[in-house]
Amino acid sequence: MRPGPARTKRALTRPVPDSLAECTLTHITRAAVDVRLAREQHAAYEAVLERHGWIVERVPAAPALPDSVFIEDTAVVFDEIAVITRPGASPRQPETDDVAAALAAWRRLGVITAPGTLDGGDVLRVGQDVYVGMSGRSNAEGLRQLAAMVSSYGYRVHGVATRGCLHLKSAATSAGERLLVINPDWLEAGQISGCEWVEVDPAEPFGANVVRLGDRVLVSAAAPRTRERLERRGVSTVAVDLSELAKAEGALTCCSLLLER
Ligand code: CIR
Repeated sequence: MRPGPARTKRALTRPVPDSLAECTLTHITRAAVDVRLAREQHAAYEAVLERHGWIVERVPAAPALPDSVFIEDTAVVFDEIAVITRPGASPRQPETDDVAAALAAWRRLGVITAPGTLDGGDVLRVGQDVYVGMSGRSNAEGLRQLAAMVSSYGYRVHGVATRGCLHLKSAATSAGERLLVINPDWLEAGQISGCEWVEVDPAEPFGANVVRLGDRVLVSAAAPRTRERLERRGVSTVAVDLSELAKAEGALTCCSLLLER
């Protein structure tokens, strides 16, 4: 059998705005943010994506939108459609316009509308199953609208309960085909079916947010023990330091939207 055409791997990112220190915070206390260092770390994150074969495309900066670097929350990208979200934190809702304009070049678009809310950070896809964290940010109407847009492509959308964290993907992300990294304090893992999982080291609650880039997995430099657990499980990892964005309650997945094809 001849191999199919190679899939183009494109990562949309968005610059760190000067206003980052005015970001929305929910579960952590505000600390001074070094925007210059945040930019250096963000550039290093983009460089890692490029080293692993992703074409990085920057959506225009939004200087007045403090959380705009966290582009993941503004859209959920499938092969067949990109769903533009309606972020649950109202100051973040204007972030979606420029992202929709960028995604329109690559996907047909669906749009979540009021009273639905959905943050991309709440959406975890495992094969054809799409799990939506019923966090403070995403609501049942957002889930219903998402399901209406993607079920005809064969996706099954399920709501899952989280506790004590910002998004579902603060508590669990994919490190392999059917392998999750989870923080058991924030998510009852049994809600995600058909997967095995590695638990974060208890001292590294934020370590469950990893980015799977083909055969490599980006892990936070702040979670070395969780990284070791993954390596012991046969996962090849790369550590990325986003300590300044972590002060804005951001993690690794939230700084990109990954499109294949
Ligand atoms: C917020 O509260 O919305 C931002 N300060 C952080 C968003 C992080 N997003 C993500 O993890 N997907």
